[in-house]
Amino acid sequence: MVKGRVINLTGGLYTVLLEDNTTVKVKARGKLRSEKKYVVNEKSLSNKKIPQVVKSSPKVGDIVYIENDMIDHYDERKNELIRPDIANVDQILLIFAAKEPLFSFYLLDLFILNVVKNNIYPIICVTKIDLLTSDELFDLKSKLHYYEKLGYKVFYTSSKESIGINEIHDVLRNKITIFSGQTGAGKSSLINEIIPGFNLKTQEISNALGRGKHTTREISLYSYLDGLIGDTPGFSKLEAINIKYEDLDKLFIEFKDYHCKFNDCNHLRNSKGCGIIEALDKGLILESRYNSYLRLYEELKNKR
Ligand SMILES: Nc1nc2c(ncn2[C@@H]2O[C@H](COP(=O)(O)OP(=O)(O)OP(=O)(O)O)[C@@H](O)[C@H]2O)c(=O)[nH]1
Ligand SMILES: [Mg+2]
Ligand SMILES: [Zn+2]
Repeated sequence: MVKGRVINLTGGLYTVLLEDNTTVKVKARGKLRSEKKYVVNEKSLSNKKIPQVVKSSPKVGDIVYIENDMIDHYDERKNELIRPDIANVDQILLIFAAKEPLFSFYLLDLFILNVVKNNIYPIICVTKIDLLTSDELFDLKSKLHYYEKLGYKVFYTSSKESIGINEIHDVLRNKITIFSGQTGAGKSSLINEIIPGFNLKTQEISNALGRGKHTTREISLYSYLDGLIGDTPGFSKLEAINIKYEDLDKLFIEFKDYHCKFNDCNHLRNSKGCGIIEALDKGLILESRYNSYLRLYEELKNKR
């Protein structure tokens, strides 16, 4: 039995990186397609395990065992994302363009939420800073300082002008890092800058953003600095996946610092005596951050 890690999956064919640094392309055994498993119920934030029939074919990131040219089984996953569909991730680099596509604090908060929910560490990377004037960049940096205070690292890069690339290197060492973000944000361009000699396909973003024009079509992991870098297809739409609106406030990690004294408070604008609203009024919570909370709260509540 040979052990390796899935670094690409295309049309049912797995590329597996073996321990001797060679790769093989194999299929998975039929029995891996669906089986009864004990999984953590994603809908609740508790860690209660419930039996559920799940599609359990291996995915990118899995540690797999190959026998007779077939993947026989794989190790239990440390974590698992749905979008992008990948397992065993150490950290996620959230790639947001400073411009083109337009920077959105709502999208940033939504994305952070989906990552934090999976207990994965978010790192924010603002790309294409060459497209901003120095005033615009200063303004963006001062707003994003809020996120640094929350403990999330923020990087500023330009692949076009090779700015901020060295700082990213230190973050990648020895880790499995996924590059994720909106289509056209510059994920593949950034990887091309980071890994010497790389030439992943990149493409001008069209005005058709939102109609699903993705340049990168599948997830691939690339070896670099004793770790792996994952390029992923961008998304054009993102939803809060499997979050109950009652649990939303726990995922806005700073809210717990402002001790809302009511147990069942939803921290809506008209909540009298609410600690979150008080903090907001004092300017301790970023206005756009609270607005993201409110918008998501309504969306999740209406979805029920
Ligand atoms: N001005 C400027 N343009 C950039 C920069 N990085 C990327 N671009 C451009 O942005 C466009 C999209 O870049 P990609 O790297 O293909 O974006 P992506 O995030 O991989 O897109 P998908 O694969 O569709 O998810 C291309 O036209 C790039 O040349 C940058 O730092 N500055
Ligand atoms: Mg790409
Ligand atoms: Zn409250």
